[in-house]
Amino acid sequence: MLQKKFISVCLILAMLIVGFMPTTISNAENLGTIEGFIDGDIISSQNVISNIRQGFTVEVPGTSYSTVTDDKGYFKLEMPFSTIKIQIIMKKSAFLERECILSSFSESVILSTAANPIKLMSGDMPVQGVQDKAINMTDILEVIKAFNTTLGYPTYEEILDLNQDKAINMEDIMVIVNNFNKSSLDYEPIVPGGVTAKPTPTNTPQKTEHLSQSFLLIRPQVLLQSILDQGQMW
Ligand SMILES: [Ca+2]
Ligand SMILES: [Ca+2]
Repeated sequence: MLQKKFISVCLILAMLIVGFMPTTISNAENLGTIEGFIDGDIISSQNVISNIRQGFTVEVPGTSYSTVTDDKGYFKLEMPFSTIKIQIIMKKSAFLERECILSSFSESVILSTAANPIKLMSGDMPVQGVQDKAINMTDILEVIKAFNTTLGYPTYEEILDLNQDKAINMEDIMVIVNNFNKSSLDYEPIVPGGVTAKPTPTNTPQKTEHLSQSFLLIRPQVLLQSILDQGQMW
């Protein structure tokens, strides 16, 4: 009786081992890589470029596949091949989130190169921890809260110092102004292979163009008034 039980247990164990082995090998064979480089669109001094390039999160929503860029902006995501489309999200605090859609993932892919990185627009500030995937007056007002402060000042916040020159001033406001009225939907599709389609005027929605022009017309007055409104803070 005991011998029969022992044989049964051995058989079950053998079946489990045999059953698992092909799966494990199959998974290892089916892993591919998605790699590339990401950079911010901020023009800043050479010594803070690595700060800007590092810390972009690259993730596939709904899965545990996620990685972060190093100080060169490089990322490498390893995940199983897939025949269905894959959404890849790239994000970082104070930058406008960007997505890349792969129609399928049947072989490893290089999305961008060091010479031609994927650029994320800066200026989508976290407001109470939330970025709304749009760059507008709310983001300017967020920076103005710490306007005219420098590193060491009680209200200075590093996240609001967009060009990372240890001072929050009009240069940081202008970073946002340059991307004003942009949303995550305004990014051009990412073409794997290090080439990002360049924006063309004909692709720009009429509404966005109109609002951008309106903003540029009223910008000095709006900014001046906003700064004056916040004057009591500094
Ligand atoms: Ca925003
Ligand atoms: Ca600054």
